[in-house]
Amino acid sequence: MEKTNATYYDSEKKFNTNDYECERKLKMNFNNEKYEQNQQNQQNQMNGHEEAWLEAYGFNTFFMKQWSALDQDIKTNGLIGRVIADFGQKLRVAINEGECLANRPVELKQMKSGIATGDWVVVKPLNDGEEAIVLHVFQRFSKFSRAAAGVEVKEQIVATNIDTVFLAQSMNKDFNLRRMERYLVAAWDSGATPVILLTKADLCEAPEVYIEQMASIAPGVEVIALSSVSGMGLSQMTKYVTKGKTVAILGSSGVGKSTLVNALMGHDVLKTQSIREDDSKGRHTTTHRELLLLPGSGLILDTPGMRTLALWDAENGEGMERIFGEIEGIIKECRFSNCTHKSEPGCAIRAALRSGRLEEKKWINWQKLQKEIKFIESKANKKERALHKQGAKSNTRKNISVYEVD
Ligand SMILES: Nc1nc2c(ncn2[C@@H]2O[C@H](COP(=O)(O)OP(=O)(O)OP(=O)(O)O)[C@@H](O)[C@H]2O)c(=O)[nH]1
Ligand SMILES: [Mg+2]
Ligand SMILES: [Zn+2]
Repeated sequence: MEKTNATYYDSEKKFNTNDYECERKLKMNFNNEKYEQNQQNQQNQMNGHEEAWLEAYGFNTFFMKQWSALDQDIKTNGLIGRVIADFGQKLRVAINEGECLANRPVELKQMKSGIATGDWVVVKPLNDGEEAIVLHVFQRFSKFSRAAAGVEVKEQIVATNIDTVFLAQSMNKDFNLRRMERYLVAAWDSGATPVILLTKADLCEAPEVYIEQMASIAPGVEVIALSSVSGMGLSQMTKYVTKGKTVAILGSSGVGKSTLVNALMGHDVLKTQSIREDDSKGRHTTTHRELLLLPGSGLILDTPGMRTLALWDAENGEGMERIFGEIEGIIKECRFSNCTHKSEPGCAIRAALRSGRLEEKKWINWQKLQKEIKFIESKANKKERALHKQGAKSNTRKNISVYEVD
């Protein structure tokens, strides 16, 4: 094995990045000897000899096959790791027995769609110590994305390699069925299984009313009412967090995502903050995504509260069909195939709205999402042009803000 002079992190040392001062320390004190030991452990785990760190972090046969096919050079020089936090330019990567901080690579081919929290990577420690580089990014089995508006509309990956995605809303002013429909579409498109969490059950007199309403828009999706304060519903949720499984919690600010993670961790690992009394809105306390290994088993990803969730690539996913399949079915019943559902005779949509078969609010939401999907698709396709067009930045921002949900 090639020797490096890497000194790695001192476990007592805090570190700074340009973007963020990490509140917690890296777990490991590395040195060359340790690096070799790590490589040895990695080999042992691959051969099934060791109680597997890799397995605990979710490295399964899907990734193992990819590892087997990698260049020998990468295998001998690198350590397998999982991105557990994203600080912009820097990525915090869990490796066997510890953590290191890797620079976000700019050149790798696989980087086209970026690296996100949850990704499995191969890292190599740098000679001048303290940092590592990413040699390879494994293909993902799931990816939760949204459309981000800037100079251009592009994909922003929220999390990868997630088994179950918890969509959280609290049973107060945050409760919003239309927003949940949007989250559900994105969740089904991600490849992860969605589960709905209705939080703060201890403050709610009749959680069953909320559960019922939510269940009506989410066929086949489990709805769990829970409280991090009383512990109600927690065991229903933790059945998804078994060994090697990764779950993520998404939702607006203030719904109690970090509080829930702290409850599962058994102590306060993450910062939390009270919500505003007048409108129940949160204060955007969590600022980066972080994946934590739970003391029992499994991994949980806390995320910053989302202000918007603009759909990305929804025209190609299964989400719209899963959540709005009913509408797509009714449209097929319209007499004219190009029916605009406004005034044409024989319009099945208008008939369904009149009879109550189709709820008006759901119909309005579907139309809104369709418009958004088309807009985002056209913007994404015209990326090049948008970049050069004068004023593209402000126009794009203005247009996409139409679709903001809270
Ligand atoms: N009563 C009650 N309060 C809760 C519960 N869960 C969270 N809270 C409170 O809700 C507030 C917001 O909680 P956070 O965990 O910071 O919310 P968050 O979703 O992580 O918010 P962001 O990080 O801003 O996205 C805090 O004051 C929590 O104490 C719960 O189950 N019951
Ligand atoms: Mg938080
Ligand atoms: Zn029609």
